[in-house]
Amino acid sequence: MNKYLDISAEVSEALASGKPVVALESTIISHGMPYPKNVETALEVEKIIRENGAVPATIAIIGGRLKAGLSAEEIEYFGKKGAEIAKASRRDLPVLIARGQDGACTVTTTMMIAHMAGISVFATGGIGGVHRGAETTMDISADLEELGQTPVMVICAGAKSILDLGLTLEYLETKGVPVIGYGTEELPAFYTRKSGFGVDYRLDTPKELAAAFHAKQEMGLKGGMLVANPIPEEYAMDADTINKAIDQAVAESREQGIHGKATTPFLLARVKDLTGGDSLESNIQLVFNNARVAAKTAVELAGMK
Ligand code: PSU
Ligand code: MN
Repeated sequence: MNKYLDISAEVSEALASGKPVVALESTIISHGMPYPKNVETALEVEKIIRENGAVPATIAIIGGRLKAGLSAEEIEYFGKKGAEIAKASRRDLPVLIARGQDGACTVTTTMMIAHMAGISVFATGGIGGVHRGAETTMDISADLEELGQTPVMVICAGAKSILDLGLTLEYLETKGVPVIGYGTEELPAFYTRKSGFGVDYRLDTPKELAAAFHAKQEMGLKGGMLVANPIPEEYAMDADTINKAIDQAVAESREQGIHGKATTPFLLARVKDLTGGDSLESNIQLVFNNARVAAKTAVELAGMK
């Protein structure tokens, strides 16, 4: 086992006995939602995962230790500190760990630590991708590289159109990452169920998701699988409203010269401000929805081992 990794007693016991476990990220807590909604949501997500038969493992870096499985107090700490906690992607790990610092894990580092711990299923809200204008900025999220190399199934609600969704799909194709629509042929765009882009495959049940991942693992193929689960209809937002807010946020980020790791948090925060509280509620509900599918899929996968 990795000498920098601490697995909580509950997660460790579950893994040892082959029980289903679902990984959760901590950037969504520290950087994705305001306090105290972020903490309430993170705790509720864990509850939903338990109700659906799996053990939750929220993933973060605390005092230079990689953690799989946080206590309620640790989740509160990440929520309260918010953006004071460094957003940790792959390139941040060496220095954060050597200095004994805290880090909020993105999709990238959550996949890495989940894999180190032996966890195969991960639920979140949205992933990073190829940014609009990437043909000149080269701003492409490390999340896509991680999906190309680390064997974890990521269940999200698609990607926000703060990104160039077409280029994001092209990049995933190049990296050999299957993009699965859960009950849909179309890539959902996070706040809305539709994007105009098709997925690679439509699968309709947790059992089918588990079977595809299991086959990939048994063949020894590297890399993950991306499952895009559309936001429930009743919480979906009006496409025009959200797209206007996104266009404005992208324009402002260009005017202000925002770049690097600040881009995604800037865009997410601006979209949230421009759409008021509506987008926050939608965001919370789609994460709950992904947690349910992830737990059920982890249960199926545990039965296949
Ligand atoms: N997109 C969202 N919500 C999020 C993120 C992305 O809709 O919370 C977060 C995730 O943690 C994701 C990270 O892994 O931002 C990607 O950041 P970047 O684009 O800098 O790689
Ligand atoms: Mn980036």
